[in-house]
Amino acid sequence: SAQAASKQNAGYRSAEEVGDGMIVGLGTGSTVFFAMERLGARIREEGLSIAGVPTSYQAAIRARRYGIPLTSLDEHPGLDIAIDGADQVDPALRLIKGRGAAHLREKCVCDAAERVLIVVDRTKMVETLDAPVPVEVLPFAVETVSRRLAALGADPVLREGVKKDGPVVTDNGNFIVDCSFGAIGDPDRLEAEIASIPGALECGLFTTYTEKITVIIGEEKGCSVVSL
Ligand code: DER
Repeated sequence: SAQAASKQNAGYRSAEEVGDGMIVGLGTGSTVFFAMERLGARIREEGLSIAGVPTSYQAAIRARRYGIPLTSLDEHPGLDIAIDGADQVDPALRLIKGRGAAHLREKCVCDAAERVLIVVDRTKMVETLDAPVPVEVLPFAVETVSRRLAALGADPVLREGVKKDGPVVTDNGNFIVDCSFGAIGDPDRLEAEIASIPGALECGLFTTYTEKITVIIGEEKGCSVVSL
């Protein structure tokens, strides 16, 4: 499909930014999948020498499949580059992430990276962030956190499993509460307000990394590259 071609173009293009000796944050989701595929090919064909920090079980499993050596944030608290996806990107390069329930580790990796490449197709680019904001919540406090999120204007919904009865449980053992706020007028402020709720462990708003983000927008043929 045209969208699959766009994702592939974005993912492959991002892999070209990775150089020998780099430690690479490996994001989660279907677009980063193509970046990993290309990195695996460069390792085999060019002898590219890198190591990746996976942001989820999915990322670790895929990295192994593509022969990308794995390391950890403990071994490399500073990363050269991270490659990740997003659900929405606004003109200021602020993001909503978390469709894949991996945004807690993704934000830690994004924070540790010098540069962040966000790989998307055109459908992710919006004027105003208005997608539901996923919040990773400590199960112990899910009711109290949900009430605080509702007080911020959200319609909080506990994310239920599809092939699992009961709530989605993240790779960190927590729940996800999806919060629809409608159009978000001040995403920076909202991210900070959610972060101040005890038990709200991390939300999918990424508003503080705009200076180090480069967005690679896959098109059916080629890509557009956007940074501030
Ligand atoms: O869950 C996440 O944060 C993913 O990066 C998601 O936002 C993008 O996934 P996709 O590339 O499959 O659309």
